[in-house]
Amino acid sequence: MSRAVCPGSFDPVTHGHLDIIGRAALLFDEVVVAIGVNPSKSRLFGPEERVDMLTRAVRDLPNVRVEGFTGLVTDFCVEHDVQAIVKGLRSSSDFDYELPMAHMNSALTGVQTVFVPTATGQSFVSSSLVKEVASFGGDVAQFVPDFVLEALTQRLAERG
Ligand code: COD
Repeated sequence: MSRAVCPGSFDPVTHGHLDIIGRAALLFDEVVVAIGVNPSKSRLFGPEERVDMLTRAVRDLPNVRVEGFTGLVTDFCVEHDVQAIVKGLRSSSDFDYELPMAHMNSALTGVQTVFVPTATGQSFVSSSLVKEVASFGGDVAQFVPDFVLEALTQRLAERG
C-alpha cells in the first residue's frame, strides 16, 4: 500500500490546501494530513482546532486521515510508514523554499518529496494572506470552507 503525507501548518486550511490533498488522494492509496508547527509563523488557531477543521474538510475523502505532529516530519514518516511527502507549489518562491527541505528530508531518512502544482485559480491563495485580508474586513469566503470562514471571523473578532 502506498502512503503519503501532506504536511503543513493549515492555519487555517484553504481551498488551495484541499486541492493538493484531493489530488494526493488520487495518487496514493492512503494520505495522512499532518498538522505541524512552522516555527517561523505565528498561529491564529491551536493544534486541536486545526486538526478539527481539517478532519471536517476532508470527511468526503475516504482514504485521507488527519493527525497532529510535533518534531520532524521525517520522524512522522518513519513512525507512520510513509513513503512520500506531498507539497504544493504555487510559485518559484515556493520551489526555492521547498527544495532544500526536500533534500534535507531525503538526506535524513530517504523519504521522497512529490511536488504538485497549484490549481489554476489557487496560485495566489495562502493562509497568511487570507488571515491578513480577513483581519481588515475583506471578504475571503471564496478561499476557505464555510465553517473555516465562521471560525476565522469569530477568532478575529475575539482578538479585536
Ligand atoms: N496551492 C497549492 N499549494 C498550497 C497552497 C495553494 N494555494 N497553499 C499552500 N500550499 C501548500 C504549501 O506549498 C505547502 O506545501 C502546504 O500547502 C502547506 O502549506 P502551509 O503554509 O499550511 O504549511 P507550512 O509551509 O507552514 O508547513 C511547514 C511544515 C509544518 C510542513 C514544516 O515547517 C515542517 O515540516 N515542520 C516540521 C519540522 C521539520 O521537519 N523541519 C525540517 C524540515 S527540512
